[in-house]
Amino acid sequence: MWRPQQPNAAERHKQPAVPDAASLRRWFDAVDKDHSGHITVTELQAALADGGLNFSLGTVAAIIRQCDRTGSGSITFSEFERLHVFLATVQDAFGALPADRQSGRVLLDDVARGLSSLGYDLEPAVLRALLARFDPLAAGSMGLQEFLALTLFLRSSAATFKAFDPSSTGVVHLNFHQYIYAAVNST
Ligand SMILES: [Ca+2]
Repeated sequence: MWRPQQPNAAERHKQPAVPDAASLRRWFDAVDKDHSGHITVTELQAALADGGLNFSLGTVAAIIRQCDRTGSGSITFSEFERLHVFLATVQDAFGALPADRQSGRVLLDDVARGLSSLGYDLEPAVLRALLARFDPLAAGSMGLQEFLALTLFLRSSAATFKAFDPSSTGVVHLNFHQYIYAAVNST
């Protein structure tokens, strides 16, 4: 869960997509443990782990790249709203899916519907390969952690594709070097 310092259960249902500046500042300060003004990869990894989301440093760095306008590799307060909105959007999309009551996990068919609601309509064979890649234990279901990694991959891929296709033709031609560049920026 991405809800640092959630006030109380009664307020949870009316959590706005973009909280007020004071709440954002409190959350930022809670994650920025050394009060440097920058949320680093290790600080964000620890904050996500506190919420039960365990990601490798590589995945956390990819989350930061989604929101890091300046390319500094860390998140300043001015970039924090993007980070919050990204995490909250993914979490809300996952929360809208029917989950197993005990495990909180969502079946892959329902994950596919969730991706569609986020705007990703993929060909069936591509979708199967994608879901298999982010369900490495072949459980047939995903938790929020896997769903977030999957969504991150799709967002990164879409951004990298667009960089090679600035006029949105829908097709790119890559040499090997460009392919490696695209692949490494999508994971
Ligand atoms: Ca810091």
